[in-house]
Amino acid sequence: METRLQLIKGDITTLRVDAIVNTANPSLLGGGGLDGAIHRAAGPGLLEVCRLLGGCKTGEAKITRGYKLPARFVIHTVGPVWGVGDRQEAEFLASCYKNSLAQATIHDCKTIAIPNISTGVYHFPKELAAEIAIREVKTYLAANTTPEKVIFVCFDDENLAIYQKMLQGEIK
Ligand code: AR6
Repeated sequence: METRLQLIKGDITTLRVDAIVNTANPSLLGGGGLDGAIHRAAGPGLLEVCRLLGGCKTGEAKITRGYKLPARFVIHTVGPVWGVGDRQEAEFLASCYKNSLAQATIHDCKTIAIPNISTGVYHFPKELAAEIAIREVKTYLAANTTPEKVIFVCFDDENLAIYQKMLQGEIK
């Protein structure tokens, strides 16, 4: 199972994989951070189709094509904003990973690249977010044959160091 996990540092918009995950907001109409980078790289076709999706609730995930991206699909998920007071942030973040992976399975994506959801503008604590991400991905892979490979993509050094420590001995 362990060889199905990979960890890299880099820009997720450049990856030629079956699906990348976008850290969107409930409107699904673009934003800053990674969301902005994905929309810029995908071109206007992505926004056009996102307008038809009717938004997305926190913890859920919706899929589109990748348009000009090297990735075939974009799975848009909405992470929780840390500290808004509902105390369900951890459950919502776990749902983001589960529902994104389920979309990958439904669309027969063999490789999926996932960023550090909610750890930017949404301020989810990075250690806790990584714990949840790794736990959910491992649980999902143990129960499903597709996707075959999950690539954790870290953009900042702090997240990379956290993932390296938590995945020590388990990644190739
Ligand atoms: N490739 C991989 N990871 C990236 C990239 C990239 N090109 N760019 C940033 N990251 P954020 P959130 C990392 O703020 O916290 C948007 O405005 C970044 O280092 O993009 O889920 C949406 O519209 C961080 O670790 O997403 C929402 O309103 C992680 O991606 C809101 O931000 C997430 O950072 C979502 O906030």
